[in-house]
Amino acid sequence: MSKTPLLDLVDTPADLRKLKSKELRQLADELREETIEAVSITGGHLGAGLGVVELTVALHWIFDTPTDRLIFDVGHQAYPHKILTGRRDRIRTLRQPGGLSGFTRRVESEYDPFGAAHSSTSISAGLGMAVSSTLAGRDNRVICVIGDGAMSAGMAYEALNNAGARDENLIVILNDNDMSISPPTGAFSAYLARTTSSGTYFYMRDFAKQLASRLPKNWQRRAARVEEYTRNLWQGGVWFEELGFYYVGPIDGHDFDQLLPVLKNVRDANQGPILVHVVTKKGKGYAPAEAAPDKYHGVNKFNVVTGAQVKTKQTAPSYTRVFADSLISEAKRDDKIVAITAAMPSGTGLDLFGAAFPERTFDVGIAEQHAVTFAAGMATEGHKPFVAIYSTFLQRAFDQVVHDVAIQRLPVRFAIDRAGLVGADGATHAGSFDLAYLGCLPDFVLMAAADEAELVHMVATSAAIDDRPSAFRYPRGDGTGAELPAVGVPLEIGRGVILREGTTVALLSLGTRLADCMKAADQLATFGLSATVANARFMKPLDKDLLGRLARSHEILITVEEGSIGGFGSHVLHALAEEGWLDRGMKVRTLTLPDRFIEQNKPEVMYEQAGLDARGIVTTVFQALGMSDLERVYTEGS
Ligand SMILES: Cc1ncc(C[n+]2csc(CCOP(=O)(O)OP(=O)(O)O)c2C)c(N)n1
Repeated sequence: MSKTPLLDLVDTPADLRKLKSKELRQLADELREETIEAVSITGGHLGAGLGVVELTVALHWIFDTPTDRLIFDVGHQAYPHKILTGRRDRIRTLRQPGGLSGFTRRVESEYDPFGAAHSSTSISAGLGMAVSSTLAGRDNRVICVIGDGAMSAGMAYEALNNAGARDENLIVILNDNDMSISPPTGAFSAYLARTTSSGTYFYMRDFAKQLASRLPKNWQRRAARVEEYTRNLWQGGVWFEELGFYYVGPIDGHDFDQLLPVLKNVRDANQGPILVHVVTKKGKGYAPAEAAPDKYHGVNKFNVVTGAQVKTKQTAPSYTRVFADSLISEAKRDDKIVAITAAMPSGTGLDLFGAAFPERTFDVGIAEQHAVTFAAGMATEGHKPFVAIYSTFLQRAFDQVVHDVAIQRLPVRFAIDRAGLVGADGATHAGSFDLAYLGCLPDFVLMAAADEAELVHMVATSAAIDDRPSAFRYPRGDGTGAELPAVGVPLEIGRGVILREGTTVALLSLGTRLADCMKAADQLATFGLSATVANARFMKPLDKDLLGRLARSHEILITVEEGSIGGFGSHVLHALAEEGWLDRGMKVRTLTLPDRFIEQNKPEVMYEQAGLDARGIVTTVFQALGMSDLERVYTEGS
């Protein structure tokens, strides 16, 4: 190996393309080291990026990026790509405030032609780009890199179906590492695994090569047919070919001797949609990540030598854990309860539920839409399905929630994790909109837990609601340390609670901002302002009695929530207007997330910036009451 680090010579893919093919091995090794080193400092997605180091180098070497469009599905594997595309100097700012995103983003680089973070969008976007190129008379290539996990989503099939019936030179690279975050599920993944694990495909390819080389020259056409025959004998190709793709592979995604000639041929083929099946290993080249690809999918900062991840000090069990334990305890009492996840067993805590009730746990793959309608089907048969899902991923299944669940008034329960701001994953993963998009649905029961103890009761409440859909939301991270009840007790539907009685200011909270409301009330008291603090618990049905009491006896009402405009505050305002409670001049302010997408940061900083902490609440009160003198004293004093 040459002593000069080649990576230092590469700022952009144009530099990379100056290297000789035999130098790419060394470059890939350096790129892998740089990726490990950077993620050890920032934390983030590790295994996926390590698995595509060679593929990323080969793609940029063969194709003319950014003129050729290279799209990474999900984007969590794009760290090596970022290093090679002018962002190496900022790679240690990954996921930090003001730093590089942990996913691809158009605003970040011309080498990121499409932003991602949610999965399975790459083929659709790529086909759109390819069609646009055709219409504009350009002849650039479009390459979509999609994992076997991401390929399990309906959207990927919709795109394949569309692309296969067209002539665009779309290149889909199926990056098959036989892993999603957890081991993949489903028939398609079993099919891929069967065909690549047996070694048959290598045998068939060798056989074809040997046979071809033994044939006389004028038999070349026949040899080509033998290739074709063996290519099709490997069943993986047939499926894609039936869809209209020319299928190549599977090839070893860590071997440049296979990658370079195949990608070159594919680049020059000019014969419609092509699928290249590349087999890789998640975490490749870093022993701890190879040994435990699920644990090294996303990591905290870690020690490169030992692989040991920095443990964040846990002050209380996480909301996810409390949800899982509560559901297990409900399920022990009620054998109709089942749990469904869309490829997120560990993220949602359903791995724990699955250990307790393997037969009642369903991981349907990255298939949120299917997960919801599948749950609806089970509900029609008398089961009690809990769909455990992140707020942002449920966005994808909105029509299923409306059409398959709500309109039929089916008692599907939605356990909505990662509600509110999530930190380093940024806007794509922030659970900002579920209150708005579920609150508008008739008959839905919609709850938000103020702390983990309340979450236990909300799980019990949802389990007990058997005549309509219900949902409860809770944030990412540790609970407040609240004492957990031994058993969940169903809450009275549509009833909030008053925690502190006051006279002038009413703070009405939905969700975990309640603690900040209490703090704000303390601070207001030091300025002689008496505040009532109430926990709404339910956004739907809204507690109109409580609202009326607050409206009739306070000068100002402030709603506080971890959600966008159109959520809790909007519903409160609507109810106040309808009941005529605004007519007597009460001041109302709705504290929500701001009407813009919030950049990655620590959640507490993000909430502070959004004005949703105690300080923001107090300042809002002073401003609304026109007490600029108090506001000044408060601001200077804090
Ligand atoms: C719509 C959606 N659902 C769930 C996720 C969470 N998620 C992120 S990566 C991932 C697994 C992706 O597996 P694969 O495509 O095989 O890529 P790999 O990480 O194995 O390289 C999942 C489920 C997501 N990003 N988007």
